[in-house]
Amino acid sequence: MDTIYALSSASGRAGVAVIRLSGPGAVAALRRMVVGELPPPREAGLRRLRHPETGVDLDQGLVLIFPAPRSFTGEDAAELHVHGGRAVVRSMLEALAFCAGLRPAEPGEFSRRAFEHGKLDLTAAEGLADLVNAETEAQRRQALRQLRGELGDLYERWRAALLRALAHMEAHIDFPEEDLPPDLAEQTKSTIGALSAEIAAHLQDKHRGERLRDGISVVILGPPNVGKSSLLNALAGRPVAIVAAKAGTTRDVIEVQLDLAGYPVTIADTAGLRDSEDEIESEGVRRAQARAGEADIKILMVDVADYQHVAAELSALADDDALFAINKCDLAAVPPQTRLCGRPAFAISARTGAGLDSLLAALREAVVERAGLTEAPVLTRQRHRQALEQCREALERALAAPGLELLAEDLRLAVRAIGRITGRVDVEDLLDVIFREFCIGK
Ligand SMILES: Nc1nc2c(ncn2[C@@H]2O[C@H](COP(=O)(O)OP(=O)(O)OP(=O)(O)O)[C@@H](O)[C@H]2O)c(=O)[nH]1
Ligand SMILES: [Mg+2]
Repeated sequence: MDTIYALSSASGRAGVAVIRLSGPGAVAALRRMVVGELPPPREAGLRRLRHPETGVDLDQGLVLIFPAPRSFTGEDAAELHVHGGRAVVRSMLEALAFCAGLRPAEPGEFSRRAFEHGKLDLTAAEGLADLVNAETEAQRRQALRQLRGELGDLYERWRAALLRALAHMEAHIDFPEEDLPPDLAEQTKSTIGALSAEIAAHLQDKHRGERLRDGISVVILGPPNVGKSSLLNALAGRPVAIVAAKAGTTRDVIEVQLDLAGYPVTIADTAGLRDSEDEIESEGVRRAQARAGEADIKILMVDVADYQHVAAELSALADDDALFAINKCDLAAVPPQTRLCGRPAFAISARTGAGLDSLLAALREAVVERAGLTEAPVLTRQRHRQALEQCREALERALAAPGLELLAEDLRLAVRAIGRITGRVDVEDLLDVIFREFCIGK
């Protein structure tokens, strides 16, 4: 097994840079580079560091050694906390390359080794990648929960229950004359039925974990010139989109990422919906409509001058995911508690900022409803969903199976499907895909 090393902190100038090593040659490499004794395991020691061949002084920094198996990867591992100057880091990495058996790590290779040595299951490894990528508070909390194993534990509990049921069935098949409880098959079926229902409920999550991970998409839609781009600019706090008195100003979809009370939100401004002769504008309208179909939440915008007459193409979009914004309320008043097409409507002025607080509060509520953290852990990837669906299909087939052998066979498939999520069974094909999501040095 090679020994790998990488800069684990971000590249670029910094106060401190952390270089990690993992593998059987880690300690020997440090013996060649550290001046004096190595510090005892898991204790930081300030040491001078030198080039292993030339003996040239490179830096002084903290040296930490984590002998196997008590390390992140489960192998002998070490960390060097050196000064974060570009030349220092470069000279350290060059020096490490001189040590026999050492090579730079591939992206995700440290985590992959941790997985291979049983330190992390696949869901925890994914949680770690999400934690490194988390941009907002809610994303951070969801990722940390997954890293700590909440999701993996749930799936392992299900897998263990299925394995128990399978063992019972196999005993029944192999030793029919033994004194097994007569209603064993019935008991097993009721266990399977209960688990299948539990998995079905877990799958009915409206994609909240995936939404939180990817960001919740909000789209602003409405007729031309009502102030959609002005609202986007007001929410972003900067002039992202062009605002003009001419109808048909916005042609393309313009996006802004916001952190809305800890939730990652992408707000998209679109072309005003109308029939247009202009080829470019019509394409803009087509894109707006496509975006309306994909968005998690829609802000339907109308002008205060004629808000009572919502155009048919807009009212067709007024489903449970929509709320209305009546803009330009600096020009005329709107009665309180107004609703349009049965949906709540917020009187705002993108120009003065009036009413934006209430609109934002409603938006926040809609976001939390769709992506807020729940007591129970939620799945966060399509991969989890697919495996759970396969597991459930196998369980339903098992329940309908005409004989015990067939029941056992489907149960075996269900166990496998769920085992793939945590990485308990044949996942070689998945590993490259999963760990390539990581950055180098993680
Ligand atoms: N009085 C008033 N004018 C506004 C308000 N919001 C926007 N406007 C004006 O309305 C005009 C159109 O604004 P935009 O934000 O470009 O409207 P839009 O909906 O993006 O228009 P299209 O991109 O053409 O569909 C501009 O002249 C804005 O200055 C508002 O709250 N009050
Ligand atoms: Mg616009």
